[in-house]
Amino acid sequence: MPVLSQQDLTFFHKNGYVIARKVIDRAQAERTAEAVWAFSGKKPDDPETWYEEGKGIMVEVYHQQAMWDNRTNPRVHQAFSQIWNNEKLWVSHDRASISPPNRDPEAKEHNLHWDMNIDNPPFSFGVQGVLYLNDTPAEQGAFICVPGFQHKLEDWLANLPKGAKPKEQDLLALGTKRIGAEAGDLVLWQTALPHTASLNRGTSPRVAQYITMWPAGEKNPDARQRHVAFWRDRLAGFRYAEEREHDEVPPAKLTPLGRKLVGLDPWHKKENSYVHPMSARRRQRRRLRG
Ligand SMILES: O=C(O)CCC(=O)C(=O)O
Repeated sequence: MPVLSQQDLTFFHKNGYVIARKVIDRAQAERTAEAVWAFSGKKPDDPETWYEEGKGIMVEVYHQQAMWDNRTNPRVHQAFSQIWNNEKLWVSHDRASISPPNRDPEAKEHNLHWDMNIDNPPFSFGVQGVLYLNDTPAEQGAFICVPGFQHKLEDWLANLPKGAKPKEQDLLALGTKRIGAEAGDLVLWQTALPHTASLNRGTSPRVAQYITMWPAGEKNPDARQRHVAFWRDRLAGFRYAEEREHDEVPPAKLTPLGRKLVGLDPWHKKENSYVHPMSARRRQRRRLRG
């Protein structure tokens, strides 16, 4: 059975998001959450450690083995392959998050955002994903978005009053939905959907890992080098000052699928861009000489 049914795919194209259920099992979700907690220095059973002044929910952790096991999990790959209708994908190097229950009575829902440039329509297709590492009911800081807005974005932008800044509009008023799901479920959404992590109005922290995939850029050797280096050198995606893992952990062990998703091995056999052009030519001459 494929991870996403035909109904799921139809739902995704209509609403711009879908839940890929149980892409990893509960034990693996728990292992990953433990690694994220350990890296953060916070303790799941000690609320006093959960809050850090001026810090959001993101944890600059990327290279724990459990996180790589999730990124390269065949079911995660299958969900993205179904969405792209292409199995030859690369995986992102995203971080994780811990969202503790809100304790500020004045706190408001965060405004929504896009992680793509919305200055130059028309927009091309893109997809993002958040993997829940613990059970996440809607009120426990679940992913929140405006379903179906990917179909309206370009018109909405064109009809904004002159000079109005799209990101400063009340995007919450566009009609949001909080997407609750279970540990091991992956919420996938189109990049054109305004979204965010909702305020956690529950009693437990939400723990999550971000994962996306896109068609492999194997024909671009520089892109491939950069992609592989991230895994090999254990780099951090956003906050370089917090880059710790290259000193703390070895490069994650990868499966054959993982090697392709990282860019170490080619998806395209015929277009093996990893053979130096000179040696390919030399081999051809040798073949011709017999
Ligand atoms: O954590 C979430 O539910 C959403 C995260 C988010 O807003 C993002 O990845 O851009």
